[in-house]
Amino acid sequence: MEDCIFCKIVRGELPSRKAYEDEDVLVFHDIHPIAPVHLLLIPKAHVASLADCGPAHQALLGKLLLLAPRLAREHGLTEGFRTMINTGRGGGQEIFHLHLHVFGGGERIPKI
Ligand code: DGP
Repeated sequence: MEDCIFCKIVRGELPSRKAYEDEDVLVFHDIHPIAPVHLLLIPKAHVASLADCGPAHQALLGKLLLLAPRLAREHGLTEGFRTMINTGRGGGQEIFHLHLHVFGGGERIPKI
């Protein structure tokens, strides 16, 4: 996707603080963190949102979810962390390239 910010990050056209990369997935620090550690886990291939995923994305979604505890651990979130996927405008999604937020650390995150 030409104009997608996260696709530009994947292509190296925009800078990011990378935390992990493999052939399918890129992980980088959120530019507006809401906790001391705030990572974004994204597929390298563009898919707009969770609502745009289908059976073909099953392995990718599993990979993203299983990476979350590993990266949280590697970033010192030994007490736990929160995961979040905003989906669609009604779900608060601002960047329409699927991403899994993983954040935590510092003060206890308020219960939702
Ligand atoms: P969401 O509301 O779920 O679509 O969250 C999008 C997140 O992406 C938001 O927390 C801020 C982050 N973000 C937006 N633009 C950039 C960027 O250019 N670089 C990085 N690292 N994060 C970004």
